[in-house]
Amino acid sequence: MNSSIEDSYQRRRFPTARRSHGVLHDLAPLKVTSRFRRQFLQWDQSNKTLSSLIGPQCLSSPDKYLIYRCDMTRIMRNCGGWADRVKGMLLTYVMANLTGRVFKIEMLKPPCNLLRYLTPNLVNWSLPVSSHERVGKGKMQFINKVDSVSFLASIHKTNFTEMIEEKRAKYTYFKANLDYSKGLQNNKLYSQQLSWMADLSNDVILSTLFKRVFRLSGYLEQRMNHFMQQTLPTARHRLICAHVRMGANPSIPNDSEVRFHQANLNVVWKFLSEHSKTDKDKIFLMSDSENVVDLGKSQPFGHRLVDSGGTINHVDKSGHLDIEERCAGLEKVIFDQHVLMQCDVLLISLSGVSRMAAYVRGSDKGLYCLTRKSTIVPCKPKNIKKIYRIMG
Ligand SMILES: Nc1nc2c(ncn2[C@@H]2O[C@H](COP(=O)(O)OP(=O)(O)O)[C@@H](O)[C@H]2O)c(=O)[nH]1
Ligand SMILES: [Mg+2]
Repeated sequence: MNSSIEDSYQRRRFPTARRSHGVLHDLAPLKVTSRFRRQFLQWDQSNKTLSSLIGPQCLSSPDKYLIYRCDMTRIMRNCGGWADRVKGMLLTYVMANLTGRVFKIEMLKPPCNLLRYLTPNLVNWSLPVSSHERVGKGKMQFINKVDSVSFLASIHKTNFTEMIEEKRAKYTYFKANLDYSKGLQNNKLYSQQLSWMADLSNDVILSTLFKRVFRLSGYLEQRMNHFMQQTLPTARHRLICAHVRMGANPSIPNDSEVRFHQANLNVVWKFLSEHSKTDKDKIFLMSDSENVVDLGKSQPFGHRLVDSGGTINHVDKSGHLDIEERCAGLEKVIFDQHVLMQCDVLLISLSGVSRMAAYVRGSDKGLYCLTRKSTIVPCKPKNIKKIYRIMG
């Protein structure tokens, strides 16, 4: 076994050092009663039994790499948004485990240091220095499976070693963006290695992998604590949240499609109004549209809205903006997604961003879906994909 991975695994299991700047030690006693907030603060504790079944990574090829990569080059630049990328990264992690390669993540588009926002949890995916400025020929290969329906459909019978070792490259760069849980579960070649996921629904598989691979960086953890203490100063405060993904709108003009029409926002306002009963119920409205947030502020419950600040843009379609703004956009979507994971009531949209938040939040309680027909229905994490009829 690779010693750095083993070290990091051990360190995470006894995380006193890591926590010295984290949530557990440097805060005034937290007045937390919300199970969602408590669960969030115990990031390493939930799904623990499950997570331990995955075990430390065993590297049969410690000098070979499987690297999730997104960069500015023609071949590697189409990666999808933040949620797409996360799904690709989680599959890369599983594939690295199954093929005994070292797992790394290189996110060079937008050119921001991902480690500033997220850090490795039980798996050391950080790659401070890029092995290759460009992915091309030589001792490397790249495999692009973004939006590949045939790849998704063949996961259940894919021999990943054969697929990756075809060119015997030391470095394999990879990207993908869908939810491959079902195919992995059904892959008989790996039934032993993947036995931990055999009886799980896709939401639990993805949230287990997400918590294993990522946690908020010290910087964002501090920001989160501050935000939560300001927002929920007493045990009686609650957080009522909605994600409204509009699709193409003035904040994200080049998004591919309109997903929700402004004329239908009343259904969201009614929902937020009904679920926020007193001024102790704070409302967190996450949207890809600045306009929606402004409209929310002018509603009767507007004074209950809390804002995390920052700037809205699409992480995969913001090349026209300067780097600082693009990185601020990445920070915002990651931060706000982690707020959603802690809401007492959560309304999600047709979006991988809030879908993943609902998975990690991990409860049917207080979860609602804003459907394609602009209605709002109670939903469960395990049914979300069916409700929206999606592959990711
Ligand atoms: N700040 C912010 N950005 C968002 C929001 N919703 C979507 N985005 C942006 O749009 C991208 C969409 O990501 P993607 O993985 O394609 O998810 P989906 O298209 O919503 O299913 C994200 O990476 C963000 O850059 C939002 O509510 N707030
Ligand atoms: Mg998208």
